[in-house]
Amino acid sequence: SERERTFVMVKPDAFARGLAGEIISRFEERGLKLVGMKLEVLDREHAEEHYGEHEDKPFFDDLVDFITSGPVVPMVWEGEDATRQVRQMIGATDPAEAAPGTIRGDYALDLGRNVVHAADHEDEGANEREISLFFDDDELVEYDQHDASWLYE
Ligand code: YYY
Ligand code: MG
Repeated sequence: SERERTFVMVKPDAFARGLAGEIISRFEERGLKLVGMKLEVLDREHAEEHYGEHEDKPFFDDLVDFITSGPVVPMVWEGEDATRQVRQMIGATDPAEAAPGTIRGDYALDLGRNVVHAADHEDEGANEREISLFFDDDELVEYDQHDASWLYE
């Protein structure tokens, strides 16, 4: 594994419930480096492209309705094995199956209101595709992570 960038997004349910800060804190406290963040309401076209892989699924329209229903916080986090580690931290897609201690397992109950998105670590191109759908290159911030020498041997 290597230092890599992964796309994560606080969903409208979490934002409305005042959980954005809690969710961001999980990744900060883990030691991941925040390199991009926005607050925005997605338009339908953007949401449909983001969830394009699900366009033929029965839940697609409800998913697009939901993800466009209020502010989201798209983010890019960087670190060793970040994609897989973030997926572990968010937990199973269905919060009812998500382990306690995971974000979905701690903050959600319903599959259609599962508080956070993260790129799929089993989908090779997911991060590149999702990061570029939400961020221009010059919106990803370059800086030294000053605690890196305490996070990595
Ligand atoms: O990547 P992840 O969010 O964990 O799950 P996906 O299988 O990519 O589905 C995206 C999104 O769609 C999921 O977070 C909730 C919703 N969804 C749904 O409402 N009903 C399903 N049966 C499956 C997924
Ligand atoms: Mg997915």
